Amino acid sequence: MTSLPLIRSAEVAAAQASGKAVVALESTIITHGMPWPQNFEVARQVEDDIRAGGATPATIAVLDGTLCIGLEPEQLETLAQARGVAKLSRADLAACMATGGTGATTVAATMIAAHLAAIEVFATGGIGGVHRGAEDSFDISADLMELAQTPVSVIAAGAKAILDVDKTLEVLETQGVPVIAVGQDSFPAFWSAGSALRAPLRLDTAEEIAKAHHMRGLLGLPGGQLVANPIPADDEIPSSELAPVIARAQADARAHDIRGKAVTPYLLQRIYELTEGRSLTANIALVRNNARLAAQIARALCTLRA
Ligand code: PSU
Ligand code: MN
Repeated sequence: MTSLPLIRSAEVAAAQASGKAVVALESTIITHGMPWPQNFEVARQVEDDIRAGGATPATIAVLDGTLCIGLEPEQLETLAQARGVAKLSRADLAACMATGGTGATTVAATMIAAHLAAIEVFATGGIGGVHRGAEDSFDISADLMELAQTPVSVIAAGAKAILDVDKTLEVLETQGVPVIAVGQDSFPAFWSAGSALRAPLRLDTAEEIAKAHHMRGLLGLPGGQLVANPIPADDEIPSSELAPVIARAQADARAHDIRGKAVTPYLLQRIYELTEGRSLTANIALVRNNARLAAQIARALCTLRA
């Protein structure tokens, strides 16, 4: 093996050959973020939302050692049902590929793959961040450092309240990552549209967000942008309702000594159980909302680049 094992789906290859907008999607949200069968239904729905928005979806994963940029429907279904799939971040991508393994890509690994495949816009639900209690655990997601070094704009619904959102914003500021709230001043809090925290930046249109991304490139700045898109009002869960649920999930994680990579998937699953599925309904709505905005940004970027 002398070259990088990377393949594009036929749909992605055709889109890029004709200069069409492409939006990257991660796969950890499928394997570790949502239960079967909703994970598969949502993955397909989000791809369709991007197509309806005039762009081409590229769901990214490692299958048998190959970095796949865009998955065929059968591949997506197999991955969504598989058990024990690795969760790949910057640190484990190469070893997984070198050993012919299969793994789902987190925000960090998806950014790396998207950049290799010349994709500049990526939609997801929420990014990893600084966990509560990080002053003891040192648990800070590699997603934050990836945003500082890989030039991909990530469209997410802000940071979840399972994280220490203040500290997450501080690290992003230190790392020089633009954090842009879309159409509002406050930083979106994933399941809730707003929060008590003001976002560092605000832009109101896909065109402005695309221009800001382009301008960073012209300035020669490394890294991407975090585009924080609030969940639609009809789908939000008030933070007052979630606060006790999150506290309970966190106490359970401590009681079971959950650590490292397992923390985020554990908390998401526990919150899903404790809200009797409501957290998932909101999660689905916000991911789809992010996919629609990402398609607009990718198209605006294509127009700028033309
Ligand atoms: N946030 C979600 N759902 C997810 C994740 C985050 O709402 O599935 C996943 C993403 O793939 C993100 C990863 O990159 O969790 C962060 O994991 P960690 O905190 O271990 O870095
Ligand atoms: Mn972590």
